[in-house]
Amino acid sequence: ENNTIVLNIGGMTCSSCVGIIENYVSNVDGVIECRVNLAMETARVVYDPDLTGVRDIIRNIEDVGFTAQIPS
Ligand code: 9UX
Repeated sequence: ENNTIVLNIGGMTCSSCVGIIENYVSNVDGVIECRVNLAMETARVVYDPDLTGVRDIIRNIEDVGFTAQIPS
């Protein structure tokens, strides 16, 4: 069973940022799908919780230079 998380993303200033995050995070082990919404500044990530988790996903987004937070 997959899980879905929506994260708040910081640091996106142009539409290419969307592709950077989507391409990188989509290729992380256990990530099924990553879709980023530039206007909303969110990322919706579907993942297999047996293979990865929210902390890993946040770290991967930070690795490519953005911030990611669980919405409060
Ligand atoms: Mo656009 Mo985003 O020049 O990291 S790709 S700012």
